[in-house]
Amino acid sequence: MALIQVRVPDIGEAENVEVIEITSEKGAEVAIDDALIVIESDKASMEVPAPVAGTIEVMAVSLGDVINEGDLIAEIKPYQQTSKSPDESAETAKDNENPAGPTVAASTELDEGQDTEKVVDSGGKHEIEVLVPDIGEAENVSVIEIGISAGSKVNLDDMLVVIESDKASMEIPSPIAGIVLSVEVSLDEVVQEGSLIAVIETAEASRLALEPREIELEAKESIGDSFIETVQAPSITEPEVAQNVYAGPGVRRLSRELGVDLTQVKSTGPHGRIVRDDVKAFVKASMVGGGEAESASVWPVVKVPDYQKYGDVETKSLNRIRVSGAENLHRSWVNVVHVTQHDEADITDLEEFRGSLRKEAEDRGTKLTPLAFLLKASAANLRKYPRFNASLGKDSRTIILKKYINIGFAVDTDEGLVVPVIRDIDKKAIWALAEEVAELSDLARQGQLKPHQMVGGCFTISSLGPLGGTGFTPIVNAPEVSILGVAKMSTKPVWNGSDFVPRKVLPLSLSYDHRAINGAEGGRFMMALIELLQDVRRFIL
Ligand code: CAO
Repeated sequence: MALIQVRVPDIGEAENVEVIEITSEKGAEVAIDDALIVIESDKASMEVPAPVAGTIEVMAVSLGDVINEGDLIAEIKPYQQTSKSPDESAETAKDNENPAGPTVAASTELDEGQDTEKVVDSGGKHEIEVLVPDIGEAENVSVIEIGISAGSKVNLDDMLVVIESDKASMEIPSPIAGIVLSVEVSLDEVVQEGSLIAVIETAEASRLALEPREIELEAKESIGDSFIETVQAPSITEPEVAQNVYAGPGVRRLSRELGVDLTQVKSTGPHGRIVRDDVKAFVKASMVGGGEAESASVWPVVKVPDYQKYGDVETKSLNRIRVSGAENLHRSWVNVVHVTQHDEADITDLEEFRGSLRKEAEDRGTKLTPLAFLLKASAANLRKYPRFNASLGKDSRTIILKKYINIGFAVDTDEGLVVPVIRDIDKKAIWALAEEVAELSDLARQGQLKPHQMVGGCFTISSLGPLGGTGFTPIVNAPEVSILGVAKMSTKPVWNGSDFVPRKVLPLSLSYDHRAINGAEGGRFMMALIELLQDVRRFIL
């Protein structure tokens, strides 16, 4: 049985990187994606994961070694291996000669528990069973679209089926070009990780073990937390540093499986890195009494009477976006200590300026609404008042100040409310923001926002705009700590010291989490925002 050689993959322009951690040793059994070693250049550290499940026969590097792209790291004896066609063997030999190429030096079948395809050799052609990949913690996942039928010809990445959870829809692309032999799912069928989707006949099976792939989800996220999963075949993975946690994907997966919050785990690895043993130690400590059972909250339940008694009714199902949106809003409502402040900005000058740009906007093929100015002014304010550009840490004992300024804006769609996020607003011009608002709103209304377009927000604007109202209490989009509600601009008589003059007045409602922000800070934030909106010249300061 051929050993799988794992080599240092493409590490960009980095040279002479140091092995700072050896996470698996000779004789150890590894699952796919388990970290083998961690390497560190002067710019970043990276985890090199096992591309297959198996036993480590050779560990070719030691702690402190300085290595380069193509150097041998380890040899793994895989648990299972498919027979290879002559073509594949030739390809394998070629790959072996090219250390800068794929990091896996032999074609293998991946660990059965974790792969998303199985390969069966049938005389030069191969039958690929395409399975539902890791879908994270998603529940109630069903097939909502089937793009193939038996006999269809598919190319690499052609859509096979679309599955949908209560938070997102995921397109499953073909991992390979070939002919569909059978489709094993039907519309509305509930599926789970590992469910067989289709069998594809191909002559290209060796690609499966050698090339990294990504499956991107097309999420239809509503306000609140997000559903993102990327399914990747083996490739180098930079350890994530989200939530100030330094841990690699293998450790993160283990923590997800065990339901462990990594922010609570004490790290013992180099540079504060959380290793597998840290997660296990945390679980052990919890089991022997260190962990606190989550106290079940007791909410009075609203009784549902038999409405039929009083007249005709019709019961309709809410779609998934509305259901998950309702859950997220409820979660925010019961967890955030809400305060809302209302005020008005005189935007007569801004409106005049905006009006003067109407022709230019048309020439640019975009629409310049007050929202672009509100985004820009909010970004300047978030920079000035960092507590608004923050989230509370666990148990509200820390505040996490974000150095980037990403703002989400609520979009009303037929399917429900979605919140695309515009990144680095402080670095973008008003025109660019107007274009991004238009583009993201269009995608939102077509249900085509991608997961990465709905995450990473620091603050949200909910602009009801022309839909009316003189003010409302927007619900903070937790774990953010503040949100700006914008109601309908109207012309009002305003006293200028000697006369009442007609001015265009925009009602603003700022809600914030009182645990993170106090009332005086809220007042200062609102006043500064109004100052900016009242004098557009300040935008350039
Ligand atoms: N008062 C009066 N008019 C306003 C306004 C305001 N506060 N804000 C925008 N307008 C005007 C715009 O200028 C535009 O008119 P012109 O074409 O003459 O300039 C018109 O109203 C329509 O604007 P729009 O809605 O197409 O564009 P927008 O950039 O203002 O807003 C978006 C984009 C996506 C935020 C909006 O379309 C939307 O979906 N809003 C609803 C958000 C929502 O539901 N919030 C509640 C969430 S809490 O349940």
